[in-house]
Amino acid sequence: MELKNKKWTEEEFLQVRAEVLKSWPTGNSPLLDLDVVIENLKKVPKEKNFAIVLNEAKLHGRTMIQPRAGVAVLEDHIELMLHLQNAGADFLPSTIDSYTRQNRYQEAENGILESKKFKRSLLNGFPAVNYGVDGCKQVYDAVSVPLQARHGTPDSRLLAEIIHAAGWTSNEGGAISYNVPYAKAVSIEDTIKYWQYCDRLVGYYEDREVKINREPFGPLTGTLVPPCISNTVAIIEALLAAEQGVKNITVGYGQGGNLIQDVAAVNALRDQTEEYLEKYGYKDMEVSTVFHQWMGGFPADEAAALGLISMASTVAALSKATKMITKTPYESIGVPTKEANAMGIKASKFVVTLLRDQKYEESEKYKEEYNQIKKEVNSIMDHIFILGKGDLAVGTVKAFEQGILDVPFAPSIYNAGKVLPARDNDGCIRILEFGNIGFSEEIKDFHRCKISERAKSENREVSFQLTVDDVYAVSNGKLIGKPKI
Ligand code: 8ZB
Repeated sequence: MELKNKKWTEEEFLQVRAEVLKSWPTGNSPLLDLDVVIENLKKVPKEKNFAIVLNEAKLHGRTMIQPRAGVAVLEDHIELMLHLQNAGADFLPSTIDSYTRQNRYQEAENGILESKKFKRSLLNGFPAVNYGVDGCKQVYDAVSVPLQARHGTPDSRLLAEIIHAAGWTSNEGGAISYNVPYAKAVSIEDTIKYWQYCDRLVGYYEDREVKINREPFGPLTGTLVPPCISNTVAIIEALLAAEQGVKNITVGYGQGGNLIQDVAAVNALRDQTEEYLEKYGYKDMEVSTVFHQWMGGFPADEAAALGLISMASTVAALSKATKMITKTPYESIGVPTKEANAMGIKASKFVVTLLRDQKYEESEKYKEEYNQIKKEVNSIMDHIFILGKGDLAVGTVKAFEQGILDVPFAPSIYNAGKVLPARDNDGCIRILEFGNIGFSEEIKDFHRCKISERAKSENREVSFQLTVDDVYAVSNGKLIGKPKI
């Protein structure tokens, strides 16, 4: 099929679907019959429907809490989910293991067997495809809050089929956000098609009055990502999803570290996503936001980590993000125990609850940041639509080819990798090397000015060393990587 940003016909969708379901034995489940899926999804009570609970939270200005978690053995995974639910998780994840993310289901199967033998998880997540609709439905039946698959899968088509059929009413990911930060050699053209499929599946349900939430992965590489880059990616993925029939979308942002820039970024993201959806004719869309606690290197000290978690919770609450993804005091060590995971949930929930009825007052500096981010996003989006001659899917592929859209620190060979970020004197994330990013000279001058101000105050040249120092700063207890004096 030729790549374009156009809703797939039902015939096109069903043709690809037959191939997708044939690719692994659990795809043969009678529970994957679309009439059966619709019937079962209609039975999901509203308190377990991701989209409905998000809409309620947005209406009341609440910030909901969601951890990451997943282990190899089904019974242990259910126990983990219940532990986190009891700790106060408003939404549950199921973090999918790395073999499944790469469609290597046979190796995931071995991982399950080995994990049972050694009585500990040897996979870094829950292999949902191997357990199939039946296993995933057991997880769904055991819990009482909405469930979502969280992963990092370039081709999530079979995974999406299985989880939704099991009553999991949200899927995370997108053509750019689950490719560029996660894969080395999958083309943007291919992932746009894979994710058009996942979105078209949701569109099929929405056309039959079943509400399903979709969430592009906001933080990308999680390291010094300038807000304009992550917000642009989120908006592109929201527009591509809407075209395939998705109605309920959560756009995300990863904590950058400067309070003003972070609140401005979340608000700009929410507003511009709505503006772009409206502009391109998508009606009745429900947009919510997710704030990710610090995605960069964490301090090793557990108390310090809880401090960072609490700061992130403050920013999420003040920006009125609909949901927040939590970290744990074990972040610097690896996949957390369920007890450490519960600690992250409880600390986070405590802070957002204290701030629930408080409002962030907009200052001049805030307005400047907010307008700056919007201007930068518009500049990149304009370039993309011109490159695609009006077609967003084609424009996105070309934008990556030419580095007009460029994600810092990404492993993908389809990403230019020329953009380098650094902080300014206030700790805001700016751009030091522009590569070919779609900016006007005026925008570039703004960034140059901010970064040279910082270099001057630290008595050093503007160079890559700023970037390096900033990457390691937070894990050492500072926001800006200033040289020691
Ligand atoms: C891109 C997301 C990275 C974050 C956490 C990492 C890190 C990954 C699991 C998990 C709990 C898992 N993460 N896999 N947390 N259980 N199976 O995702 O620690 O914070």
